Amino acid sequence: MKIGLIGAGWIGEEHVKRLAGRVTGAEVVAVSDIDPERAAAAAAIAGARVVDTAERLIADPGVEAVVVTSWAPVHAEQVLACIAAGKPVFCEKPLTTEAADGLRILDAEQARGERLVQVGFMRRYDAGYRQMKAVLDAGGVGVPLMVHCAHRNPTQPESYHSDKPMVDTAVHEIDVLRWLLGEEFATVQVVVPRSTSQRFPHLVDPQILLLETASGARVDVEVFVNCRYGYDIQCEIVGETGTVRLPDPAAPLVRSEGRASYAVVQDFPSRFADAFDTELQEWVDSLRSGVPAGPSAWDGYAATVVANAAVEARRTGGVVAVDLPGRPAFYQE
Ligand code: ISE
Repeated sequence: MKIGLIGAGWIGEEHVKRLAGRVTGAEVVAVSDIDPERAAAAAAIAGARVVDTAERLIADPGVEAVVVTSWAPVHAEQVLACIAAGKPVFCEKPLTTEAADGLRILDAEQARGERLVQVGFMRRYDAGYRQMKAVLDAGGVGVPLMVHCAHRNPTQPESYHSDKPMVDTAVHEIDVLRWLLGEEFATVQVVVPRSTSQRFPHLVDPQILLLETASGARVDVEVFVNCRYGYDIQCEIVGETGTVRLPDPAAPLVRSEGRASYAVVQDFPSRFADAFDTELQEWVDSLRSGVPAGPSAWDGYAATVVANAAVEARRTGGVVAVDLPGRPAFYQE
């Protein structure tokens, strides 16, 4: 599979390394970025060509499939161009920042009549989440009643603003819980505790997202992006007959200087490295059969609708209904 990649920032460069070094059956042949030097650096990793614009890369006859790792506000136009060109496209999360743009993608894909879009929600490929799903699907804890999650980052840059905890960070829980629980969310609310002093002053951090599913299960997600001590992802599902918890990444127990301790992972590229590899490998494999098997444009759209509702909920302080239309038959699994 000859791949063109748009957006050679750090996640783009990581994906070039992955596709060039670890994923089989794929080759990065072209890279584009608004910064030509960045494009050249990423292209050099894979021995790929630099193409000067995203439009030209998408139209390039040598490119069979596209990876979009550009800035989120331009995802929609690039994904729409891939659909118009009939090329499979893997787009990093979030698919769009605005739900209206997600609807344009759904309309275009359905009008084209073939599934071309996959969204980079990599947690569905994490071994621990997959183990949790197997337990849930086998009825191992009974019907899920409550979910408790924490999504902690050590810190975030100054450009990270108060909507981002929902649209950029909790969007992962929104997607992975839709997948684990197998249903949509009906309402959202955001509760704001005292903010940490360890942050840029413009940022509201932490924030607690409270969700209710269509069938009445309740979810709380602590989003704390300046926790300082590490990159820590927690998830526990409480069912009618038991609980299932996301395993922490395996780490050796060190006994030294009067203490017994485990190291905490420090960043998400390390925490989800295997998940990212599996995600791209399964995407490439699924393209052979013609249909991308991972999170669809519908999943990307649904997650953005919930995240946008959460932003509104924080701003208004109220409970906001999730205004999600029915899932089109085209996207039924
Ligand atoms: C980042 O974009 C991610 O996707 C990470 O998984 C998340 O933890 C972080 O908060 C985001 O900024």
